[in-house]
Amino acid sequence: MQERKQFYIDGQWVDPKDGRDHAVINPSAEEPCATISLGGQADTDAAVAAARAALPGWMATPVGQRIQALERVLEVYKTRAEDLAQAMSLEMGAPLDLARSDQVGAGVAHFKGFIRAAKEFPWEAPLSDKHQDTRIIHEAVGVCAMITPWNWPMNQITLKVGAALVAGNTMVLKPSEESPLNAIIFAEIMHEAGLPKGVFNLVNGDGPGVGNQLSSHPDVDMVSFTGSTRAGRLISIAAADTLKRVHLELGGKGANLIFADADDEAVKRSVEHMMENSGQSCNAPSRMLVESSAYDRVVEEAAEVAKSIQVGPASKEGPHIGPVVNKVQWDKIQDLIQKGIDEGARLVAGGPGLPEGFNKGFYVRPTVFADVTNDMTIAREEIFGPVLSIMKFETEEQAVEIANDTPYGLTNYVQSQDGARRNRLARVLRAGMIEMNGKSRGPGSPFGGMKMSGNGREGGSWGIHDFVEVKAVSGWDVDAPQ
Ligand code: TXE
Repeated sequence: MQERKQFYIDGQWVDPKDGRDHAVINPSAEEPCATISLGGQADTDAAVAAARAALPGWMATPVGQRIQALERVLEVYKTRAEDLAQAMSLEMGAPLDLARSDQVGAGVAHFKGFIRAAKEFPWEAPLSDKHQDTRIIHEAVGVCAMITPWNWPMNQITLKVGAALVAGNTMVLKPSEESPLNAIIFAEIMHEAGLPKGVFNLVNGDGPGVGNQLSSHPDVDMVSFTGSTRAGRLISIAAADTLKRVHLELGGKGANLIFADADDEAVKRSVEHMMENSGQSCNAPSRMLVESSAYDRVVEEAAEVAKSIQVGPASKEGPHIGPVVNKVQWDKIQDLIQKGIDEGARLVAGGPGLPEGFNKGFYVRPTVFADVTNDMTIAREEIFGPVLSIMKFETEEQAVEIANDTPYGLTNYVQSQDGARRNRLARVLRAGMIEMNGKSRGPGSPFGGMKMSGNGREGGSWGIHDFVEVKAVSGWDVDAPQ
């Protein structure tokens, strides 16, 4: 059992001033795997003060040097890849293969994206050729609080830290209390990369404690949050008094429109995407909308694919899915599966209870419901487990209506070989991202949502935009030293 109670503040590891012990539970074994400390106001204040003190120096550091700092972080990050993967696998249940490839890999991709984007970013430029003496300057927002979840922990941390760092901000990270170990390793990486003290700080804590203290803190200029819509709302309320900038990346209920002319891999790809990370992704394609002429065939295939997905402990190598993160999530998912049954959806794969062969661990059976209607609870609430809902549509217009009839707007999907239809749909589906035919977005694409899925965008130059203030200067002397 590891004991990792210290916080990283002002360039050093320090004992909590106001902490209480918290057990981190390994969801594969349902056993404690580490003890951390949840901080309090005095710890939050110390971290914010360190970030505030470091701000003038880091803001004044030329952007080229800030980019070099991120390049050093990336180099050290790569040397700790296996440690990060093992930590995430242990504490949040990502199978090792997924932890190594996608969970850790996301950080490498994001850092490279920010390094590339920062080199091209218009940090300072004239308004236009005609208005050379009006200068647009982008500068740091200031002290940024980052509150992150447990489902793709390193993805979310690196998306925020990379952008904030090159933009000249200083920061306090509060990772999820469910997955603090990878964040502690990340702080070690930041230390080894040799950042000036106070630029990056880490305080562990829970939502009502450190999370709330950072959100309401008068000396924090911005909160960047990824997590539930519930917590996003509380953070916005806590931040309102100080009118700080609030960036929110929240839940989703992605519609996946499958037309009769979809390619042969579309159903398999869609079900596997839904089940990846045990369904714990905000952009999971959780509502499968199927054209009526293909409906029976697609339901049968989706059920077969789900039944073929293996479930196993996170420490095992191979392509299986792991447990969900904790008992609260397991109970929530079980409750929603039961609601699906009670409200009349047709269970075609999986179902309630532990998968066969398990008597502990937070494992969920890959589950598929057919004949779902969009007013059922399983079609409206984010389940955040390996549970797929299949619905039928008759026309393209009806598919759009169902897809958009949700409080969320993060990611929608289209599977069709008709290019004109795909382009048409991309314009009318209300979501921050539309993923068609399984094609991945180009590097540096903006990630984020509309409606109750939040605001702002992360990644590449869009992510940098979220972490800068824009200053319009008139009377700029174009002949003076620049
Ligand atoms: O998230 P929370 P939970 C969704 C998903 C999941 C549900 C609940 O549907 O089933 O949320 O998960 C911090 N002030 N997503 O309860 O509570 C908390 O400490 C400040 C979608 O685990 O949102 C942690 O660091 N901070 C999502 C972070 O918020 C607060 C990822 C996330 O925890 C706070 C995770 C408060 N009042 C869950 N309350 C996505 N968008 O990918 C909590 N926190």
